[in-house]
Amino acid sequence: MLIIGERINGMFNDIKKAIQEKDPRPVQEWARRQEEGGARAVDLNVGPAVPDKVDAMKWLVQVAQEVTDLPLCLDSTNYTAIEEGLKLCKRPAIINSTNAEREKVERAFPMAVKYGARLIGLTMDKKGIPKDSDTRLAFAMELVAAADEFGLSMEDLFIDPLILPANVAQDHAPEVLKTLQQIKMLASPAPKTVLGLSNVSQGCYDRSLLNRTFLAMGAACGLDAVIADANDEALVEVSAATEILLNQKVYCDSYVKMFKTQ
Ligand code: THG
Repeated sequence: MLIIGERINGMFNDIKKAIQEKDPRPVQEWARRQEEGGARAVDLNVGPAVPDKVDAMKWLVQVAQEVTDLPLCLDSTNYTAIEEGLKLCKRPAIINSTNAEREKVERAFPMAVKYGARLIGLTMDKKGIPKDSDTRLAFAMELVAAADEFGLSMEDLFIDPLILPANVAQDHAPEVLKTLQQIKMLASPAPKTVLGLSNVSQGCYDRSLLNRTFLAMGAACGLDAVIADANDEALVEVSAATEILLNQKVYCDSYVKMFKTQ
């Protein structure tokens, strides 16, 4: 399971403040901490409260790269911000994200190919997130077709069936699991899958329990990556255990340590 650290996001007050004051320390501390925790990519999201998203994304890319060699996952709805960020990335990045709207697809897929980036595609359009797995899967099929059309290799496409908080949209969780299973049948080789895992527990009690339980359930359905709290030790341990129990990594007694250091 690829863990993409979620913490460098302007929705957190320390990061918002760091962006506003151009103080690199909180960003760099979280980049390091997430890598130590087990993250193997780092999400960068300037958040809602920043007026100049292009400038903020460029700054996040630069300061993060000073302390980590991990791939950066540029998380924005502003494609100018993403492209300006990509220009500064020293290593192949991840574009987060496009949805299945044609206008977005036509911008995001060629950009991924041009910059050698992986791309996250959301199973939604401008009407929002569908409730049932069949509609999610139809959007996933459109994203797979777009990868063929624009020449993005299937292994570089991550499809995100979009999980919502269990306290307000409980009926979505099993639909997301069903979608994960079916995405793997859309193409050969299959596209990869990803979730913004912490969404499932927003506003809920025992967040870590819900997050790691859904991680294990998702893993069994073919989930390849999560944008998640890489400093939740129990969650990282479950990620390591799923790789053993799905026979993705060879068992050794120190499998948790291996997961965190490999
Ligand atoms: N899919 C994709 N990208 C995404 C998401 C997704 N990016 C953003 C988000 N969803 C994933 N990242 C987070 C980061 C933090 C939280 C949830 C998802 C979170 N934040 C606390 C909260 O809202 O309670 C903030 C607490 C605080 O302010 O301190 O839970 O689904 N492709």
